[in-house]
This record gives sequence, structure tokens and C-alpha cells, in this order.
Amino acid sequence: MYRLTNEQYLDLYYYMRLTREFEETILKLYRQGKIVGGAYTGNGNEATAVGSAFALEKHDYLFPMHRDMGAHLVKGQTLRNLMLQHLARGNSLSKGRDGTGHYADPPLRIYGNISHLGAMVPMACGVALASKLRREGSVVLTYIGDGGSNVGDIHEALAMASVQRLPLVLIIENNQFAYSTPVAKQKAMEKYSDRAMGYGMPGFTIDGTDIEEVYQVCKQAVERARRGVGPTLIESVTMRMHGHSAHDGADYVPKELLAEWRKKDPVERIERTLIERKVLTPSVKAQYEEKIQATLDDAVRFAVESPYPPGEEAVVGVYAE
Ligand SMILES: Cc1ncc(C[n+]2csc(CCOP(=O)(O)OP(=O)(O)O)c2C)c(N)n1
Repeated sequence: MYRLTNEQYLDLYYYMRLTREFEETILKLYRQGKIVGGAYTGNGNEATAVGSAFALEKHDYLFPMHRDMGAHLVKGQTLRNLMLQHLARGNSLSKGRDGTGHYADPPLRIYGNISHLGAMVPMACGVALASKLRREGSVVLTYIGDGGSNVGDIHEALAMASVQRLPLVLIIENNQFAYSTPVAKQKAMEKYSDRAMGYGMPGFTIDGTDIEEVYQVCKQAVERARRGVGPTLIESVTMRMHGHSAHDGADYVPKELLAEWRKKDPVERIERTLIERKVLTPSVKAQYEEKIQATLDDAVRFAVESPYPPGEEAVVGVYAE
């Protein structure tokens, strides 16, 4: 068991709330026509993204997917940068070339996400191999959705990671749907973690709405990888509470299913736990709310006032000089 202090628990709460509020703001900006392209949220996935990244050290690597906003934040990404990225501004990390999380930030050791499902896991594997050869003592954490987990690249990456005992942790985010395809139509085995046995690595299935469980299992996997024992596969069971992206009303998701999962809302769960433990008093909660609002207002203002990239820059960096 890795004991979480009250202070760490409040950090988890802060990042989960910040993620939720940030993504709600993104949806508003999308509806106002200020975001071109897609707007994805990880509503329902906050505990998985935040709790897993919280298990990393500064010198570890993160390869997040499109539901993992909280992981970016925990790894040290600023709200300003994330807002610039979503609004495709010229001073964003991808220099306005793409939105959402398609950027890399080498100083923070954040790489990804790669839009082509499955393609990022072999890359994460390569970084894990490099880190091992350099004896860095760093761990690589990456993610894939339930649908994406069926892409062949994942199989190749996990086969190599297990044989080479690479310091890799892969989280399969089983959020019940891959776009409109329910998990029952994607797999014949009971659990995604059952696949781990075929690679000779440990596999766990966890409640992805329970921050404590996510953190404990991820921390153990990360430290196991750091000791050089090898990779771990973790299936985190959650629900995609919004449509695939902001344009998708998700009418194909049964209302009763959403109502059932709403009771397990991860942000409300951590809030209830901290109130019961008397860690989150009304005044502490008010302080967090104020801090989150101020951080958000600053990021929106900064991004909206930032210019788009000049047209001529579209070809910069495309061809070798
Ligand atoms: C190889 C590939 N096929 C299709 C797509 C289009 N696509 C992007 S996300 C997505 C659904 C992914 O579902 P899942 O992996 O379960 O993740 P979720 O979005 O549910 O979190 C699809 C089909 C893609 N990006 N890459």
C-alpha cells in the first residue's frame, strides 16, 4: 500500500475538478464556434487519468490519449498551453497545426497523442527501451481505449515489452463504447486484462472511478516497472459520459446505463470521500473553486488574445532544410 497524505488527496481532488471544469469550458468554446475541429472530453475518466499520472515521477514519460486531460495537468502541463492548443493558436505547442492533445512537450516528457489508434503504444515501447538502455530509471505510462486496444500494433508492442522487460505500463480505458460500438461487440473474453496472460505479464481490472484504487494499482505497476521486473497491463473500467466528441449526441447509449454510471461520478466520489474525512471543509472547497476559476479565466483570456499562426508558416518544419 502506498499511503496518500491528506495533502496528496487534495491535490488529486484539485486536478480532477480542474479537468472537469476545463473540459466544460472547452465544450462552451466549441459551441461558440471558437474551436475548430473536434472537442473531446474525458467526463467519467477523471479518476483514471489523474490517479494514474499521479503515480509517475518527474523523470517518467507520459503518452496520453484523448480522454486523459487530467494526466497532462498532473504531469505539469499548464492550462494556458492546453487552451492555446485547443484554440489552435500560433504560440501553442503544435504551433497551431492541430487541436486537442496532439502535441509533444519534451521538457515535461509528454508525447502524444497520436491520432491513429494503436500507433502510440509501439512508440511508448521504443521510449521505454531507450530509457532502459540508458539506465535512466524512468517509466513510460500510456493509454488506449477499449476499441483501440484491438489494433494489431498493440499486440506487437506488448509482445516486445514483455520479452524485453520494458518499464511500460499500459492502461486500457474500458469506457463501454468505441464511438457507437459497445464493448460486447468488440471482445469475446470476459475482461481486457485477460489478455495480459498471453504476454506473460500481470493484468489487473480496476474500478476506474475510484481514485484510491486507480492510484494504488498504477503506483505498484509503475514501481514494478522501475525495478526492471517488466510491464503491466491495467484495464480501467469507466463510462464515457459524453458523446465520442462534441458533435456526437450519443443517442445510441441507453439512458438507464448513463443514469447508473452517473451515481459513480468520479469527481463527486472523491468530493464525498474528502468531506466525510473532514479534509474538504466548506472553506477549503471555496478556496479551490476560486483558484480553479481564476486559472481558467486566465487561460481563456490568454488564448483568445493570442494570434493564429501566419499562413506562410504552414510549410515551416514540413521539409528538411
Ligand atoms: C486506426 C484508427 N481507426 C479509426 C480511428 C477513428 N477513431 C478515433 S477515436 C475512435 C473510437 C475509439 O474508441 P476507443 O478506443 O474505445 O476510445 P474512446 O474514444 O471510447 O475513449 C475511432 C474509431 C482512428 N483514429 N484510428
